[in-house]
Amino acid sequence: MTNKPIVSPKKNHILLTVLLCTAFVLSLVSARAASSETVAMHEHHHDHGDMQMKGMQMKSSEITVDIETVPAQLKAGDSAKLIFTIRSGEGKPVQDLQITHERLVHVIIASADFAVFAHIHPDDLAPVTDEMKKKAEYPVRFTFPKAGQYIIALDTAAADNLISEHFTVDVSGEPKMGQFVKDFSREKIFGDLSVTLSIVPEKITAGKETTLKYMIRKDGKPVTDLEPFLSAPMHLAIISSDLDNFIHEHGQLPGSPMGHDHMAHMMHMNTPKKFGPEIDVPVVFPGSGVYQIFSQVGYKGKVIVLSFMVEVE
Ligand SMILES: [Cu+2]
Repeated sequence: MTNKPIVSPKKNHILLTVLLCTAFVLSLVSARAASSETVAMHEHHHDHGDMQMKGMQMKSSEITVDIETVPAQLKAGDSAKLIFTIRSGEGKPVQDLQITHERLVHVIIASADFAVFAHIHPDDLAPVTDEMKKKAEYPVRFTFPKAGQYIIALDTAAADNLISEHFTVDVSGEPKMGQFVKDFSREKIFGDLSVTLSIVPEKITAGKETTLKYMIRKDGKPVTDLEPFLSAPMHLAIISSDLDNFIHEHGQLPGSPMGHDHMAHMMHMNTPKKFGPEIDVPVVFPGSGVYQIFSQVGYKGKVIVLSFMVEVE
């Protein structure tokens, strides 16, 4: 348990860089994730890529995302820096990242017990600098509240390629997180909202399109004044319980013709200012197993996080 790598990606190359400074030794473990290799070695991992970005796989497979954590050994309760570097096949920084959903880089963090969820951005606290763009180095800060395993996923876009990579990290210290609890309930309360998730078809099959249908009510009445969150009716992080699979999806309003033209969907900004009570999410689950679904909706100027669990056959 103790000698696991800090960043234990489903990836192959682990770059170990040791920086010697006068007063201290800072070791940076960098996990290199070349999508092309990842596709070859872990096919399930990028299956969703095929359906989300038809015809884009080739180009995006040349792009690699590295993560480096400071400190290298993450500790529960301590603020950590996570630095993502996006490089081309030639190893050059990808300087022309494109804004999708109002941000250059989206970072999702979730704990293996699914008690922790965060969706953060390098520019949440201060604007992205020219230096960051030049080096294609994007830092975020995060305090991991409990020890255990976490998934860290990055989504961005460059030259019309959607880039999605994920890593797992082990956080040491106390307190330790527990096991995730299986809970397949379909009606839950989140703050003021009561949310029903229905699934069509009811049995989810890996590799087949499934629609997650959210119905949102308050005091028994349908909510019709939901608000966009980062230009979409809903942002979702769908994570397999072994943390091997990650999908960043977006909700759409029922009857919307967008389907899976993901890039167009990512770029377009025509979500109405108010909508509800229903949000649909077409998803293709890449493999069987238990998945946690975190979804974020805007309501009364706040972002509400909904969480559900499903089983895929
Ligand atoms: Cu985001």
